[in-house]
Amino acid sequence: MGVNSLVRETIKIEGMACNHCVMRVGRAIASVKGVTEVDVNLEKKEAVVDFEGDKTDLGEIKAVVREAGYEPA
Ligand SMILES: [Cu+2]
Repeated sequence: MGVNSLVRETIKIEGMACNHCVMRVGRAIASVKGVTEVDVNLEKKEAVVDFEGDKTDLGEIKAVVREAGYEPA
């Protein structure tokens, strides 16, 4: 596992209204295998996610956000 496979992506997320939403989104993203770091920002309506590119991908991360009840762009 080299550091070269670590990817940082910013995902725009609609539907977050409060810190409860931020926590739900953060937990959902953190539960994805391969995600090493997640920072959800309510004001910017986005999540910055670090993940191992050989273990997961943007599609899978967006899917859990959607399952949690929010709309990733
Ligand atoms: Cu909320």
